[in-house]
Amino acid sequence: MSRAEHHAWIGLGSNLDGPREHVARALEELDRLPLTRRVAASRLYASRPVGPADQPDYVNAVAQLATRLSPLALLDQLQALEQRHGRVRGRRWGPRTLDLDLLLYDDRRLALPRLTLPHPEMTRRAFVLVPLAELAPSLTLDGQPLARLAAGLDRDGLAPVLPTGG
Ligand code: A4P
Ligand code: MG
Repeated sequence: MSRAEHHAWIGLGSNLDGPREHVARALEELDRLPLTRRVAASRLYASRPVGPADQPDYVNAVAQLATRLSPLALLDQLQALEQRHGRVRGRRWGPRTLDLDLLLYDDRRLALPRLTLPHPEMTRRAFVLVPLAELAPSLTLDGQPLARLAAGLDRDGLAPVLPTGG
């Protein structure tokens, strides 16, 4: 069997129980998913919560994968990985140990009950577009380069996480 490799972009987010460690570990684990390898990872960003404000700040990042999984099979793997990080589904946009969003899968468009592609909120969110544009500035969405879309967003409350040095 030879299935073609596809490009997928994943948004990672955490704001509970050591967010940096959850995101850093998940970046490693994405590289070990079946039929999948991680091609690139953005820096980690600290970001103020979008949605309910009475929750801790987030750590966000974006990863680029090459995968032979279908979009739904990849979503299954991402949700299983969230579960292994102790994710408890609470209120919408509420705090979480690990959130993995499938942002883009090639240039696929899907509107299934379980999966919308591209991720419907991504173009409004600096915590997604800024790290994504860091990895793929010339990639286009609806004919617009990501770098230009990212430049148009309010980056208030978004900053790279500085290395602690130990
Ligand atoms: N689903 C549909 N399309 C997708 C997709 N492209 N990728 C479905 C992933 N999942 C997709 O998601 C709800 C359902 O969406 C899933 O069952 C899946 O089948 P969820 O992760 O269970 O619930 P959620 O995350 O609470 O809802 P939602 O709408 O996905 O929230 P978001 O968009 O993930 O937002 N602020 C900052 N600064 N940083 C953040 O990372 N994250 C959120 C959560 C809010 N505020 C934030 C951040
Ligand atoms: Mg989500």
